[in-house]
Amino acid sequence: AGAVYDPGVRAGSLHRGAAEVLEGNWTGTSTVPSRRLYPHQWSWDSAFVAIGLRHLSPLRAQTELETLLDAQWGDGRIPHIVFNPSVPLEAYFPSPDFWRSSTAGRAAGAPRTTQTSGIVQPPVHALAAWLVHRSDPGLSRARGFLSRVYPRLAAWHRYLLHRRDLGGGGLASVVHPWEQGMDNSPAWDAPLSRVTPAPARSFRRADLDHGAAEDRPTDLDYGRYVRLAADYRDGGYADGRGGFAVEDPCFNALLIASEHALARIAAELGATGTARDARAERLTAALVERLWDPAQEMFLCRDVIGGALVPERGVSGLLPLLVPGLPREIVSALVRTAHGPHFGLGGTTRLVPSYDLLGEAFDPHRYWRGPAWFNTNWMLERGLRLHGELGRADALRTALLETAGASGFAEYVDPYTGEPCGALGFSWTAALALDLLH
Ligand code: 9WN
Repeated sequence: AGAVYDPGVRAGSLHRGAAEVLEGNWTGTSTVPSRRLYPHQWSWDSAFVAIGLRHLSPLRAQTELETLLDAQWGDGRIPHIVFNPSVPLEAYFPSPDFWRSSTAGRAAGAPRTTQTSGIVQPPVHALAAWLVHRSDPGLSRARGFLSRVYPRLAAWHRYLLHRRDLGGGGLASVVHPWEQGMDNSPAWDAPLSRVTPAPARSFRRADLDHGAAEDRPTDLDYGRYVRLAADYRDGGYADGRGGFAVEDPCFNALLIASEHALARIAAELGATGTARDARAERLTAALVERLWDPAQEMFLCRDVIGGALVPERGVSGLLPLLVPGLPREIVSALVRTAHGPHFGLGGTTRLVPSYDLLGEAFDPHRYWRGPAWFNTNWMLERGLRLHGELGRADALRTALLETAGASGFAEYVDPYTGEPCGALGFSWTAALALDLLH
């Protein structure tokens, strides 16, 4: 692995530690994000896990993605949670009896026996499938891995591009903060304020049994999450204008990166990927046209119902750096913003925070309102490297590896000190550290 994270002894024990986390969280067919806090399969977690797992076992990495895809709905959506039937209902909220996927989701083609949620998460899957294939093309071909996953991934993207273009400008919208994956980001505060919270006594938060209340979203946020999800369910999970619709930069950037990956997969299967690459380029143009803010030098979220950009700087707005065809001046601006006073890379912070250090809502410990997460840092590292910012990418890789190991593979950390927050032994932290070691 050449220049990667030295000295070798520390790299060796980091590798061992990360492998142990993934071993401990493996259920036999997929990986839980955390044994206690998140005891089921999560969609984007599994994609990140597969990206790391491919260095330990390409077969398990393929299985991880195939298990998730087995729970895909007939309309193409990949649910954000696939429930493990042997885990007690009380272990996680909202549980299968809240989502009622097999009945409420029938018109949308939810699986009959497997229980899932009815919302989605960011489309990292095609990118993950391509990277998993590349780690062992012989095994992948022998098992027909790509030919089995390709039609499912294509249906997934079709769902997002057709059913979820709620803004009409060519981008996919999320209809719930859990879909975007950064649950209580300050970018949601204004669009969420229109939603009437469900009464606090109408549900019981299992997350507070395992996570510190001051590190987790508030009860008021939860009331709104519950209302939005219940309304979506009660409408049979049909897509249209509900109470919340946002175009998010990270979600759409991952869709673009995954479209490019699908083009590579199509080519590997002997088809032509040019139509997909062309679509990825159109999506890139729509991303820039609809979400780029030249004054803030970053991408912002668009509130589709209110109709305006949300003036909050979240890490999501830096992550389109992942997109290959981004205009050069936008790349330079994003690199400046990540390394400037709002995100502090190379200066005050160790890892990129989830939210603006100078923002009014900044809190270094509260979930997606400031702490640094390892998946966002991995995406940023990849984007820096892709655009030739090798010195900065190397620095971020070293910081990520050091912090992952020192924090016990924490779910997230204080962006200044690296102090661990949330669950320890968190799967994507271990998986993405492993990926950067290779
Ligand atoms: C709701 C599993 C998931 C991640 C999300 C993260 C958190 C769930 C929760 O955990 O969300 O989906 O209960 O807080 O915000 O990104 O996929 O790790």
